[in-house]
Amino acid sequence: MKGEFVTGSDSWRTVLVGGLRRGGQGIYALDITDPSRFVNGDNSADNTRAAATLLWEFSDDVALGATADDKYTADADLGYSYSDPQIMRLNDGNFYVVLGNGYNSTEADGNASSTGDAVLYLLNVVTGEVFKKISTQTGMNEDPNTGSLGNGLATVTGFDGGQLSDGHLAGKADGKVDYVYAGDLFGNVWKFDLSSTDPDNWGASAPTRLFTAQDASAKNQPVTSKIEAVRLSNNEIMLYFGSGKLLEQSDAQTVNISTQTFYGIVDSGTTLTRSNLLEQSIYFQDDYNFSGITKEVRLTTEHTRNASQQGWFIDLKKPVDDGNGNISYENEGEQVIVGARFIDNYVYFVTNISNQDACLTPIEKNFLMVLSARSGASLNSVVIDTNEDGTIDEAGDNVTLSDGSSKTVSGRTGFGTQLPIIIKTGDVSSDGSEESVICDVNNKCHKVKSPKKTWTRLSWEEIRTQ
Ligand SMILES: [Ca+2]
Ligand SMILES: [Ca+2]
Ligand SMILES: [Ca+2]
Repeated sequence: MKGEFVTGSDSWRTVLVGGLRRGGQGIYALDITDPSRFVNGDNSADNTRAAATLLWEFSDDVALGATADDKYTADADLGYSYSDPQIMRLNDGNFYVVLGNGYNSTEADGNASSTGDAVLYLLNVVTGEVFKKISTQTGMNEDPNTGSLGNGLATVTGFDGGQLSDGHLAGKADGKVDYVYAGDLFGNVWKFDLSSTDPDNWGASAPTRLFTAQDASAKNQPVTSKIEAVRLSNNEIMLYFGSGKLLEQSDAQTVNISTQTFYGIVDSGTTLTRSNLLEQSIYFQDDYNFSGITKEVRLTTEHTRNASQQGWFIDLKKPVDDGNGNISYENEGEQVIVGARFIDNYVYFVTNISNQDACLTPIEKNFLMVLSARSGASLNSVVIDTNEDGTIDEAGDNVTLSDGSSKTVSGRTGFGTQLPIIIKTGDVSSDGSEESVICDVNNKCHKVKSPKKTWTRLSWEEIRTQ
């Protein structure tokens, strides 16, 4: 994460902050304002420049943090730094490095967390000092699997778009982050309220648990990828995230993975459960020959979200038709391990299936999914060039079922393991929709269509006179 900011006594600085993921329990900040520092020279000059470049290091090493060298700070609740640090301007006008504490903080490494709680850190961007540490108070003692395993907070998302009051947003984005969202290993989605201009109020009350991800059997689902937080046109804040984790060897074996789910939930300021949400489902999944290329595709339901439903979910499991129209579901070990993206009124996400079970044929595939953001419904017109012929049209890109009906594809394999890069080109296609270009990790690019800008009534209220 690179950020630029003004220090109190100096000019603008450009700072790079990075973590170590599985490589260690620490993050570092480098001052990269002056690129000439990176030019090779004689050794002594290089050493001087390197010392000036390292701003600080924050780790779990409490003894190092306690030394007189003020470049080092520490806290034992920091685990392996899987939570990508973010540089954010907060409502006191100052810049901070904001991160979750990552995983395995309770490992017996001499600097172990005593609680295993999922924790949020706000660090002073200049010194690395812990400005605030806000704990979810949810750790070993709260392990839903009663195995007393530690928890950990994933990569955080800052939301700047006004403040929520009685379920409605007031105000506008002003460059200062108001809320921070992040998931944890137990499936909780947390909201940290940093909307006050007085930092004393940040963390003064406990963070809000907005959701606990659980499958239909009430088994908790880890949330390890970054949450996408969006203000919709009706002033709802919606959060998009999937469940899953790919941290340990066993996470790549289907036998160990229960059904995972993708969610779009409303931040209503209260704790929601699966029963508060609209369920969408995958009703068709098979290889499909688009006159030339064959890819596995998915069709999904298009239920409408009603006023009482505070979001939606779709379970990631493969429907299998017995030939008589009876559908059963097969678990392929599908997970979401990278963050989703909202563009116009659609949400894009990538799922991962990586079965490495030694006794079975390895599966390695990814679905790129695109669904309606507000309801999770299948789209009513295609937006992805599913047959890769360079144009987007129903005739070429839809799937025709055995009954002759033409359906919009909600997901297709073969776009890679990461969320593709989506660029709006500014071009408009013949039907009035905006065109974009989507490039996958193999640098293959396809056209996509953004929705037509149509205005519809979002809700109404009937006022009775008697
Ligand atoms: Ca440690
Ligand atoms: Ca703000
Ligand atoms: Ca096409």
